[in-house]
Amino acid sequence: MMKLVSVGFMAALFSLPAFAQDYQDHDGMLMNHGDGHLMDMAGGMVMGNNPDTLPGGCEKIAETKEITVHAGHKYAEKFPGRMFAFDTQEFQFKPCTKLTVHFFNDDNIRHQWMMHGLPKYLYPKGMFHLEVSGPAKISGTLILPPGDKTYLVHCDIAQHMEKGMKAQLKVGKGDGDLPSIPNVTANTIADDYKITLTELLAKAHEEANAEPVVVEKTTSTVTTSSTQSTQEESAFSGVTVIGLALGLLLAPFLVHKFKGMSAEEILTYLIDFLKTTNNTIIALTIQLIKKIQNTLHK
Ligand SMILES: [Cu+2]
Repeated sequence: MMKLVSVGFMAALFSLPAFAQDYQDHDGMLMNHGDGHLMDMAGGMVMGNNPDTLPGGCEKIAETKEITVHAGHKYAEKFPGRMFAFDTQEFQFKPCTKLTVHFFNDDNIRHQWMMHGLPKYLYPKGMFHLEVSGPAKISGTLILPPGDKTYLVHCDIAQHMEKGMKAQLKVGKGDGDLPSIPNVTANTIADDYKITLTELLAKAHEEANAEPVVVEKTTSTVTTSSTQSTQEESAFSGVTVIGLALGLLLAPFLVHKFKGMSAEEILTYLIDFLKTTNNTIIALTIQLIKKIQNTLHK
């Protein structure tokens, strides 16, 4: 009898891990890289961590809140056609709330909880960002700005947002809803399961045939204002030549620099670059464009 009890006890002991999901906890291993950028050797990352600096317009911290968010394939099962999701699609907090997010990644791949549109003087690239390869947990803290605004929260890993890992965080009343959030707002591109393949082909064929008409229209409007357009064209070609020359010179540098950046990030970088670059370069370029324009007109 004793033997049977101990066998039962051992079996229960060994089956324990099967019941509880094991998450690797990244909170204790984070190294501070400054600027709210925390990282660990296992690939866990927090960006825009800000537990103490008040955003402009906040006199004090309005509330202190903590949320737990799970990310994974299984949370998308209830949303037809989606592959990934967070367990929560909508968040709402008072302006100037100090918010701690405990992010659990339940999948055996990488996921992010990335919030956009925050003030750039306080959050690098306007982002607060938790990222970890799962199954794992990572936490970070930010202070929400004042005012009513709706912020995009998503996973930026290729196609994860399009496949459903998208949410919105409203500060105050928010300022509207974002599209294509599972169970919250309609898809921008609606799936149509009723259309047959033949109908779909006919529709595609129709659209393909309709396109040349639009092209004809635009070319006819260009030819009517011929004198003006030739002038614009020559000026444009001057700019184009310089653009091409600069592009060719800078291309190898830029390709390296912009590797892995999104279009939005590249644009922000370029604007910042132009702001900080010595204005003489811009002045020289404009002078050069003018000279080329003059020679072209002679
Ligand atoms: Cu993801």
